[in-house]
Order: sequence, then C-alpha cells, then structure tokens
Amino acid sequence: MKTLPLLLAMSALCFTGSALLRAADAPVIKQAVAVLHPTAGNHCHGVVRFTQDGDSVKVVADLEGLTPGQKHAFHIHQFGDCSSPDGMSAGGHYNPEGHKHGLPDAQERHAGDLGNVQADNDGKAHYEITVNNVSVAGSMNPILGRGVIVHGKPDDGGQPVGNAGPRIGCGVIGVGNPGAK
Ligand SMILES: [Cu+2]
Ligand SMILES: [Zn+2]
Repeated sequence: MKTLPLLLAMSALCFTGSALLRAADAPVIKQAVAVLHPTAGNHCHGVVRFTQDGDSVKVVADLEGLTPGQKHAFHIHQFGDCSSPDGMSAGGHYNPEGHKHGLPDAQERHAGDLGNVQADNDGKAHYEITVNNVSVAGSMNPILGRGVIVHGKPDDGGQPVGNAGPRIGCGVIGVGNPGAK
C-alpha cells in the first residue's frame, strides 16, 4: 500500500507550492500617506506622501499653518500615536538602528530624520526628499504605522534630537490609495 505516502508527499508539495505562490503574489505596499493635524494650540496641517521606488522612498509633503518664512523640523517618529495633545505620544525619532541624530546630508542619522521644511510667507511649505534608509513596508526600517511630526523650530542637527522645539503637527503613516490625488 503505497498510496498513503504518495498522497502525503503530494499534499506536502502542494502546500509548499501554494505558500511560495502566496509570498510571491502578496501585494507589495508601495504608497503610504500621513494626514497631519495640529497639536493643541497650533495650526500645522497637511498631507505627506511616501512612495517606494526600488530601494528609495520619495517623500512629498504639503503643509500649512507654519510660521511664515521659517524652517520647521520634519521627522518620522517611533509611534503612530497622535493621541496626546502635545504630540509626545508619538515617542522619539524613529531610530531602529541606534544611530545618532542628524540632518539628511549626515552619514549617520536616525531613519526618521527628514530634515526641515521651509515655510513661505503664507506659512505654507512644499518639501520633497528621497531617502534610502527606510522602506514603506519592506524589511529595511519600514515606516508604515509610524508617526510624522512637524516641530515649531528648525532642526539644527544637534544632539540628541536637533533642538527642534515643540511638536506642532502630528500624523500617522497609513497605507496610501494609489488613486488618490
Ligand atoms: Cu521630531
Ligand atoms: Zn533624529
């Protein structure tokens, strides 16, 4: 009676095959979005989009309610938690690799260190940066579910977190809708 072992072997093969297929067919999340809302007493709001392109992530931010003519620190923070009125619930800078803080041109920096946005005279900012030290939802420093914070002051690159002052805007990074504009 050799049917049973054969059946077992066949079902094992089928199982392995379908598991492999499932891994290969799993939809890869390439777009993420964070909608920022002001923390208590502030006015910062806007939309930040993240797009995976190969090993890089392009970040495009459109923000309002900033201090006219001023730079504002712009970071990914550890937690996608904007529940506290001052934004402190988002935790520290997203830093899974245990680096020191830095501006984007520094070789050593936190994964979440996205530098500064520059507000125009109307308190609006458009900012684009492409980084290769995070992924949207890949194995390298995935950002999905983390927080985005805009600060009241510029990030000067100093330790430990850039002297960026209070948190004026907070958003959670979610799965983006590729069809949204
Ligand atoms: Cu920050
Ligand atoms: Zn940092």
